[in-house]
Amino acid sequence: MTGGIAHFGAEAADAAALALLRDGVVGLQALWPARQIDALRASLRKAIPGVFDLKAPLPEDVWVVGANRINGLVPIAGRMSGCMDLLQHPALLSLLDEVLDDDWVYESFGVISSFPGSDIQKLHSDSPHLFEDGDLARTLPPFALTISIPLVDVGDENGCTEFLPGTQREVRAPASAEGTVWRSVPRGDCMVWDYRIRHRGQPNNGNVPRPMFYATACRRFWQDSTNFVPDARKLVLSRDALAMIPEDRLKHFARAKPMPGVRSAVMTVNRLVRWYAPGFHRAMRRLARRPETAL
Ligand SMILES: O=C(O)CCC(=O)C(=O)O
Repeated sequence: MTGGIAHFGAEAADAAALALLRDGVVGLQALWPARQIDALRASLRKAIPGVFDLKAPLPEDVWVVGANRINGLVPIAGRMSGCMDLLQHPALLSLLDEVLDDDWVYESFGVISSFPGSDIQKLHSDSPHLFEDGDLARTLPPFALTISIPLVDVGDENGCTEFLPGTQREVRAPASAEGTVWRSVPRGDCMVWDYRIRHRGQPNNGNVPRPMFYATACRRFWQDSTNFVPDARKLVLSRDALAMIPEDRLKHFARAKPMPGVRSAVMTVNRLVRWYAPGFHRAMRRLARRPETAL
Protein backbone atom coordinates (compact mmCIF):
# COMPACT_ATOMS: atom_id res chain seq x y z
CA MET A 1 0.00 0.00 0.00
CA THR A 2 1.50 3.33 -0.95
CA GLY A 3 1.14 6.15 1.60
CA GLY A 4 1.17 3.73 4.54
CA ILE A 5 4.34 5.10 6.14
CA ALA A 6 4.27 8.07 8.52
CA HIS A 7 6.36 11.01 7.33
CA PHE A 8 7.26 14.33 8.88
CA GLY A 9 8.88 17.65 8.03
CA ALA A 10 12.21 18.82 9.45
CA GLU A 11 10.49 20.63 12.33
CA ALA A 12 8.92 17.43 13.66
CA ALA A 13 11.94 15.22 14.40
CA ASP A 14 10.51 14.27 17.82
CA ALA A 15 7.25 13.02 16.32
CA ALA A 16 9.24 11.22 13.63
CA ALA A 17 11.28 9.46 16.34
CA LEU A 18 8.11 8.22 18.05
CA ALA A 19 6.72 6.92 14.74
CA LEU A 20 10.03 5.17 14.02
CA LEU A 21 9.99 3.46 17.42
CA ARG A 22 6.36 2.40 16.89
CA ASP A 23 6.38 1.31 13.23
CA GLY A 24 10.07 0.57 12.59
CA VAL A 25 10.20 2.99 9.63
CA VAL A 26 9.56 6.68 9.01
CA GLY A 27 9.99 9.29 6.27
CA LEU A 28 11.58 12.74 6.67
CA GLN A 29 10.35 15.22 4.09
CA ALA A 30 12.09 17.98 2.15
CA LEU A 31 15.37 18.00 4.11
CA TRP A 32 17.42 19.06 1.07
CA PRO A 33 16.51 21.00 -2.08
CA ALA A 34 16.08 18.72 -5.13
CA ARG A 35 18.81 20.66 -6.94
CA GLN A 36 21.32 19.74 -4.19
CA ILE A 37 20.48 16.07 -4.71
CA ASP A 38 20.78 16.53 -8.49
CA ALA A 39 24.26 18.04 -8.02
CA LEU A 40 25.33 15.09 -5.86
CA ARG A 41 23.96 12.66 -8.44
CA ALA A 42 25.99 14.39 -11.17
CA SER A 43 29.12 14.22 -8.99
CA LEU A 44 28.52 10.54 -8.24
CA ARG A 45 28.17 9.80 -11.96
CA LYS A 46 31.68 11.21 -12.46
CA ALA A 47 33.20 9.66 -9.32
CA ILE A 48 31.69 6.16 -9.69
CA PRO A 49 30.19 5.66 -13.16
CA GLY A 50 29.27 2.03 -12.37
CA VAL A 51 26.42 3.25 -10.16
CA PHE A 52 24.68 4.32 -13.39
CA ASP A 53 26.04 1.80 -15.88
CA LEU A 54 26.83 -1.79 -14.98
CA LYS A 55 29.53 -1.92 -17.68
CA ALA A 56 31.44 1.09 -16.25
CA PRO A 57 33.87 0.92 -13.25
CA LEU A 58 31.89 -0.19 -10.22
CA PRO A 59 32.08 1.20 -6.68
CA GLU A 60 34.85 -0.17 -4.49
CA ASP A 61 33.92 -3.11 -2.25
CA VAL A 62 30.83 -3.68 -4.33
CA TRP A 63 28.47 -6.55 -3.69
CA VAL A 64 25.37 -7.77 -5.43
CA VAL A 65 22.14 -7.48 -3.42
CA GLY A 66 19.79 -9.05 -5.97
CA ALA A 67 19.57 -9.31 -9.75
CA ASN A 68 20.73 -5.99 -11.22
CA ARG A 69 21.03 -4.38 -7.78
CA ILE A 70 24.42 -3.46 -6.34
CA ASN A 71 25.70 -1.98 -3.11
CA GLY A 72 29.09 -0.26 -2.75
CA LEU A 73 31.20 2.12 -0.72
CA VAL A 74 31.12 5.86 -1.55
CA PRO A 75 34.21 7.59 -0.11
CA ILE A 76 33.23 11.08 1.07
CA ALA A 77 36.07 13.00 -0.52
CA GLY A 78 36.72 15.46 -3.34
CA ARG A 79 33.61 15.99 -5.43
CA MET A 80 31.59 13.76 -3.06
CA SER A 81 32.34 15.97 -0.01
CA GLY A 82 28.84 17.45 -0.34
CA CYS A 83 27.54 14.22 1.21
CA MET A 84 28.53 15.73 4.56
CA ASP A 85 25.45 18.00 4.26
CA LEU A 86 23.32 14.87 4.12
CA LEU A 87 24.83 13.25 7.20
CA GLN A 88 24.69 16.48 9.18
CA HIS A 89 21.13 17.66 8.58
CA PRO A 90 19.89 18.96 11.97
CA ALA A 91 16.54 17.13 11.76
CA LEU A 92 18.27 13.84 10.97
CA LEU A 93 20.75 14.36 13.82
CA SER A 94 17.87 15.10 16.25
CA LEU A 95 16.06 11.96 15.19
CA LEU A 96 19.21 9.85 15.64
CA ASP A 97 19.92 11.45 19.04
CA GLU A 98 16.38 10.65 20.11
CA VAL A 99 16.24 7.03 18.93
CA LEU A 100 19.87 5.95 19.55
CA ASP A 101 20.62 8.09 22.62
CA ASP A 102 23.20 10.81 21.79
CA ASP A 103 26.27 8.56 21.91
CA TRP A 104 25.70 6.95 18.51
CA VAL A 105 28.11 6.64 15.56
CA TYR A 106 27.88 6.47 11.80
CA GLU A 107 28.95 2.98 10.77
CA SER A 108 28.80 3.06 6.97
CA PHE A 109 28.03 5.20 3.95
CA GLY A 110 27.50 3.91 0.42
CA VAL A 111 25.11 3.58 -2.47
CA ILE A 112 22.57 0.98 -3.56
CA SER A 113 21.73 1.13 -7.22
CA SER A 114 18.80 -0.77 -8.67
CA PHE A 115 19.08 -1.08 -12.44
CA PRO A 116 16.23 -1.55 -14.92
CA GLY A 117 15.21 -5.19 -14.79
CA SER A 118 16.06 -5.65 -11.12
CA ASP A 119 13.81 -8.17 -9.36
CA ILE A 120 11.85 -7.75 -6.19
CA GLN A 121 14.16 -8.58 -3.28
CA LYS A 122 13.51 -11.29 -0.72
CA LEU A 123 11.92 -9.97 2.45
CA HIS A 124 14.83 -9.46 4.86
CA SER A 125 16.07 -7.47 7.83
CA ASP A 126 19.41 -5.68 7.73
CA SER A 127 20.62 -7.65 10.76
CA PRO A 128 19.35 -10.39 13.05
CA HIS A 129 18.13 -9.49 16.53
CA LEU A 130 20.70 -9.21 19.30
CA PHE A 131 18.98 -12.02 21.23
CA GLU A 132 16.74 -14.80 20.00
CA ASP A 133 14.43 -14.39 22.99
CA GLY A 134 11.00 -13.19 21.77
CA ASP A 135 10.20 -11.13 24.91
CA LEU A 136 13.48 -9.26 24.69
CA ALA A 137 12.92 -8.60 20.99
CA ARG A 138 9.56 -7.02 21.78
CA THR A 139 11.06 -4.59 24.29
CA LEU A 140 14.63 -3.76 23.24
CA PRO A 141 15.07 -0.39 21.51
CA PRO A 142 16.79 -0.14 18.10
CA PHE A 143 20.56 -0.67 18.03
CA ALA A 144 21.05 0.40 14.40
CA LEU A 145 19.18 2.40 11.77
CA THR A 146 19.41 2.57 7.99
CA ILE A 147 19.01 5.98 6.38
CA SER A 148 18.23 5.90 2.66
CA ILE A 149 18.49 9.02 0.52
CA PRO A 150 17.33 8.50 -3.08
CA LEU A 151 19.15 10.40 -5.82
CA VAL A 152 16.15 10.26 -8.16
CA ASP A 153 12.43 10.49 -7.42
CA VAL A 154 11.37 7.02 -6.30
CA GLY A 155 7.92 5.68 -7.09
CA ASP A 156 6.00 2.68 -8.33
CA GLU A 157 7.76 2.54 -11.70
CA ASN A 158 11.40 2.50 -10.53
CA GLY A 159 10.59 0.68 -7.26
CA CYS A 160 10.07 1.79 -3.66
CA THR A 161 11.35 -0.01 -0.58
CA GLU A 162 8.46 -1.79 1.10
CA PHE A 163 8.14 -2.64 4.79
CA LEU A 164 6.17 -4.78 7.21
CA PRO A 165 5.62 -2.32 10.10
CA GLY A 166 6.06 -3.73 13.58
CA THR A 167 8.24 -6.67 12.45
CA GLN A 168 11.27 -5.03 14.10
CA ARG A 169 9.85 -6.48 17.33
CA GLU A 170 9.42 -10.04 16.00
CA VAL A 171 12.20 -12.61 16.13
CA ARG A 172 10.38 -15.00 13.79
CA ALA A 173 10.23 -14.18 10.10
CA PRO A 174 6.63 -13.46 8.98
CA ALA A 175 4.90 -16.25 7.06
CA SER A 176 4.30 -13.98 4.05
CA ALA A 177 4.88 -10.43 2.83
CA GLU A 178 1.16 -9.66 3.01
CA GLY A 179 0.49 -6.21 4.48
CA THR A 180 3.65 -4.47 3.26
CA VAL A 181 3.54 -0.67 2.97
CA TRP A 182 5.66 1.73 0.93
CA ARG A 183 5.77 5.33 -0.08
CA SER A 184 7.01 7.34 -3.03
CA VAL A 185 10.12 9.27 -2.00
CA PRO A 186 10.89 12.49 -3.90
CA ARG A 187 14.43 13.88 -4.14
CA GLY A 188 15.25 15.70 -0.92
CA ASP A 189 13.39 13.25 1.37
CA CYS A 190 14.90 10.33 3.22
CA MET A 191 13.62 7.17 4.83
CA VAL A 192 14.91 5.87 8.16
CA TRP A 193 14.31 2.32 9.34
CA ASP A 194 15.18 0.01 12.20
CA TYR A 195 17.78 -2.57 11.14
CA ARG A 196 15.49 -5.33 12.37
CA ILE A 197 12.36 -4.49 10.33
CA ARG A 198 11.48 -6.83 7.44
CA HIS A 199 11.62 -5.02 4.13
CA ARG A 200 12.51 -5.47 0.46
CA GLY A 201 13.29 -3.40 -2.61
CA GLN A 202 10.67 -3.48 -5.37
CA PRO A 203 11.71 -4.15 -8.99
CA ASN A 204 12.88 -1.29 -11.17
CA ASN A 205 10.47 -1.37 -14.12
CA GLY A 206 11.70 1.97 -15.45
CA ASN A 207 14.45 2.48 -17.98
CA VAL A 208 17.03 4.33 -15.88
CA PRO A 209 18.92 3.24 -12.73
CA ARG A 210 17.58 4.14 -9.30
CA PRO A 211 20.57 5.00 -7.06
CA MET A 212 20.15 5.79 -3.39
CA PHE A 213 22.72 6.69 -0.80
CA TYR A 214 22.49 4.78 2.43
CA ALA A 215 24.06 5.38 5.81
CA THR A 216 24.02 3.23 8.92
CA ALA A 217 23.91 4.87 12.35
CA CYS A 218 24.21 2.67 15.42
CA ARG A 219 24.83 2.53 19.13
CA ARG A 220 28.52 2.49 19.95
CA PHE A 221 28.62 -1.10 21.27
CA TRP A 222 27.43 -2.53 17.95
CA GLN A 223 29.00 -2.98 14.55
CA ASP A 224 27.69 -4.41 11.34
CA SER A 225 29.21 -7.86 10.96
CA THR A 226 26.25 -9.15 8.94
CA ASN A 227 26.79 -7.08 5.82
CA PHE A 228 30.55 -6.48 6.02
CA VAL A 229 33.64 -8.63 6.49
CA PRO A 230 35.79 -7.70 9.53
CA ASP A 231 37.95 -4.67 8.84
CA ALA A 232 35.98 -3.67 5.73
CA ARG A 233 36.14 -0.04 4.74
CA LYS A 234 32.57 1.05 5.42
CA LEU A 235 32.87 4.80 6.02
CA VAL A 236 35.69 6.73 4.37
CA LEU A 237 36.17 10.47 4.84
CA SER A 238 38.84 12.79 3.51
CA ARG A 239 40.51 15.27 5.86
CA ASP A 240 38.54 18.07 4.18
CA ALA A 241 35.27 16.28 4.84
CA LEU A 242 36.23 15.70 8.50
CA ALA A 243 37.03 19.40 8.83
CA MET A 244 33.38 20.18 7.98
CA ILE A 245 32.15 18.59 11.23
CA PRO A 246 31.63 20.78 14.30
CA GLU A 247 33.52 19.61 17.38
CA ASP A 248 30.43 18.52 19.32
CA ARG A 249 29.40 16.18 16.46
CA LEU A 250 32.82 14.66 15.73
CA LYS A 251 32.03 11.73 18.05
CA HIS A 252 29.50 10.43 15.51
CA PHE A 253 32.28 10.01 12.92
CA ALA A 254 34.70 8.15 15.21
CA ARG A 255 34.67 5.08 12.93
CA ALA A 256 35.52 6.95 9.74
CA LYS A 257 38.64 5.72 7.98
CA PRO A 258 40.86 8.14 6.07
CA MET A 259 41.29 8.14 2.31
CA PRO A 260 44.29 5.99 1.45
CA GLY A 261 47.36 8.20 1.00
CA VAL A 262 51.14 7.87 0.80
CA ARG A 263 51.40 7.15 4.53
CA SER A 264 48.94 4.23 4.47
CA ALA A 265 50.56 2.88 1.26
CA VAL A 266 54.01 2.90 2.95
CA MET A 267 52.56 1.19 6.05
CA THR A 268 50.95 -1.52 3.90
CA VAL A 269 54.20 -2.22 2.03
CA ASN A 270 56.10 -2.24 5.33
CA ARG A 271 53.61 -4.74 6.81
CA LEU A 272 53.80 -7.00 3.74
CA VAL A 273 57.60 -7.07 3.83
CA ARG A 274 57.57 -7.78 7.59
CA TRP A 275 55.16 -10.71 7.16
CA TYR A 276 56.48 -12.28 3.98
CA ALA A 277 60.20 -11.45 4.10
CA PRO A 278 61.01 -10.99 7.82
CA GLY A 279 64.77 -11.47 7.31
CA PHE A 280 64.89 -8.76 4.66
CA HIS A 281 62.73 -6.51 6.85
CA ARG A 282 65.15 -6.93 9.82
CA ALA A 283 68.12 -6.19 7.58
CA MET A 284 66.46 -3.02 6.29
CA ARG A 285 65.73 -1.91 9.85
CA ARG A 286 69.36 -2.51 10.89
CA LEU A 287 70.49 -0.49 7.89
CA ALA A 288 68.12 2.35 8.75
CA ARG A 289 69.41 2.41 12.37
CA ARG A 290 73.16 2.27 11.50
CA PRO A 291 74.89 5.46 12.57
CA GLU A 292 76.17 7.52 9.68
CA THR A 293 79.90 7.02 9.11
CA ALA A 294 81.94 10.15 8.83
CA LEU A 295 83.17 10.87 5.31
O1 LIG B 1 16.65 -1.26 -3.02
C1 LIG B 1 15.89 -1.08 -2.07
O2 LIG B 1 14.82 -0.44 -2.16
C2 LIG B 1 16.19 -1.67 -0.73
C3 LIG B 1 17.50 -2.36 -0.70
C4 LIG B 1 17.70 -3.18 0.53
O3 LIG B 1 16.89 -3.24 1.41
C5 LIG B 1 18.94 -3.94 0.68
O4 LIG B 1 19.70 -4.07 -0.28
O5 LIG B 1 19.17 -4.48 1.80
